Amino acid sequence: MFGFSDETYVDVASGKGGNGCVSFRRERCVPKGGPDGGDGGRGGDVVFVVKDNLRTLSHLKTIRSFKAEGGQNGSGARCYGRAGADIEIPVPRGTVIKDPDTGAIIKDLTDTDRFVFLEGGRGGLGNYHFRTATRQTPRFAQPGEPSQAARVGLELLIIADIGFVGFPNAGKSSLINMLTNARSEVAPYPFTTRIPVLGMMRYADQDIVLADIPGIIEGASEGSGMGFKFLRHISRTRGLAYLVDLSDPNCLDAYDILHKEVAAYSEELVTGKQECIIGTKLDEPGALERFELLKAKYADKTVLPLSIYMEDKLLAIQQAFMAMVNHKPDSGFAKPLGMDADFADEHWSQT
Ligand SMILES: Nc1nc2c(ncn2[C@@H]2O[C@H](COP(=O)(O)OP(=O)(O)OP(=O)(O)O)[C@@H](O)[C@H]2O)c(=O)[nH]1
Ligand SMILES: [Mg+2]
Repeated sequence: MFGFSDETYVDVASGKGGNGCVSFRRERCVPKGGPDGGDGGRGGDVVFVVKDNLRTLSHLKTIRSFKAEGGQNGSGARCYGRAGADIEIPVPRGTVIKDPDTGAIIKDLTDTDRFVFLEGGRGGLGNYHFRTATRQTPRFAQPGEPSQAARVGLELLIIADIGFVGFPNAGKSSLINMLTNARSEVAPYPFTTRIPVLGMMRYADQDIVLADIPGIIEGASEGSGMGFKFLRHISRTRGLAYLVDLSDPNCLDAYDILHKEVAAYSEELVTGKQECIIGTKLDEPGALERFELLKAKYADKTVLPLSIYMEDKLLAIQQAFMAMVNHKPDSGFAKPLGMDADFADEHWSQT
């Protein structure tokens, strides 16, 4: 999508098994020594290995073909053939292996470090194995199993911690530029950002990844605007930050509309995710009043103000992001027994 380098394909082949050997023992003083053909070695596997130092699939755009070594054939004197070496394909964490034709997911490598995709062929048995009392000179052996080849699609879902959701022009790119090393294009017209941009934010010795994505508009789920295919990039984030432009008189409805569009893409994006709402462009006329209304409307949520001209607002936003990322879903919130309710509300919070 839009030339974003997160999808590719590779051609892989496992190693062929080595053939079993037909051989008979021939030694001085041992006439007709019987069959002694050894087994072929097994072929190498095709293995995907997750490397945490990789962030993209670009290294797989130049080398696309990966073939494991074949097993060697067996030989006389019951010698086994050597097994073929496996081929390892390095991929970044979060890569998903797919069927290139149907798009069906074969394996998700998010929680796996190693995945054997194709096993090498087994080596064939040498003729030693086929000797019987009535067939003392088996002149045949088993061939090794053939190699298997396949084309596989690879897709990398960006793994960001916090994703920005907002209408076009809401100020998403401005925020990622202020908080991180990213340089996302900022311009006073909609759809400036056309591909997702990631940035690393450092706060109190912890690095978290923020994702700026293109703006979404009402009806995106039906394909309006740029659609919302790119929402898949934020499907694995810990939390979403909804950016609401306070200079827009209709900004009080923005969160509901965005939330509905995001839910239409995937329920997973709205259930069980941490959320906060950021009112942007606080410096604009009327923005302060709208911010107060927004805060009152979503009293049960974290609602924070922002303006690119007020750097003092950034700290609260950074802290909210850290709280979202460090939130433990199963840690259960229990006030210590006997704590006075008012005291608890004041001093005991979930974060
Ligand atoms: N006055 C004011 N203008 C802002 C503020 N934040 C952003 N802008 C302006 O709003 C416009 C849009 O900002 P962007 O950061 O590009 O918005 P975006 O949400 O990334 O927009 P798209 O990528 O098009 O979806 C730019 O002209 C910014 O200069 C703010 O706090 N105050
Ligand atoms: Mg932008």
